[in-house]
Amino acid sequence: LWQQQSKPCKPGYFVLLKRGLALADALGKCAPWKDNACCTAETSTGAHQDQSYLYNFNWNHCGVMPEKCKQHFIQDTCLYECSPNLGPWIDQADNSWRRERILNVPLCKEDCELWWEACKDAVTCRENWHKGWNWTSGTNRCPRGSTCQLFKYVFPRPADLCKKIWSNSYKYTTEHRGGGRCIQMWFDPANGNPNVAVAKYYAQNGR
Ligand code: FOL
Repeated sequence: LWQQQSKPCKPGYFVLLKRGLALADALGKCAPWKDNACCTAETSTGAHQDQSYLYNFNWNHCGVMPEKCKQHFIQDTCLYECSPNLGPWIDQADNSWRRERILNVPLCKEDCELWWEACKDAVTCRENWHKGWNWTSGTNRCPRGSTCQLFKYVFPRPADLCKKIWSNSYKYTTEHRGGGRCIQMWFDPANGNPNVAVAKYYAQNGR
């Protein structure tokens, strides 16, 4: 069954609120979704900022995150906030900060592996980035007693990263990009959005 999101997802929504923003700011990594998105240009801009107002989340909680790794987190934020093709994986959430979440989105093998590869030498103190931070300063800091370790030790395999970091937002799959059976975090919009067909497939055949 197709589940409906509470956020509006429609052509033109992305640029609806871009007044006052330079076009370059408004696009960035979320540009692939610009023609049909569940996010505004403000959200896109926020997705690109360290410690953005989106969740006050600090990627640099164990020292500065390497740029190549950060690019994948920005892309993840774009998909999470902007994709109109995650309907089959929307679930109720019982958090204070959201009523809906995504669960078990089948991320393409390559997208998961490239993310892990880019981040394996980055450092973190948490396996699940949704929970257990110290927020007393207004942003997430490592809780007392935790230690900063390389991603490759916290997440030994790509599947560990993709599944665990956002509490099963993603499921690890062996499906390949372009096969129509997995969601791509990265795509070239010149060839259309490959996730449209993937959502349709899982909406019809069960997730
Ligand atoms: N990307 C993807 N793919 N899935 C997501 O669910 C996702 N979520 C975020 C960003 N990118 C995502 C949002 N991130 C807290 C921590 C992280 C976060 C949002 C909120 C937070 O406030 N954590 C508290 C617990 C709050 C609660 O559960 O009530 C903490 O204890 O650290």
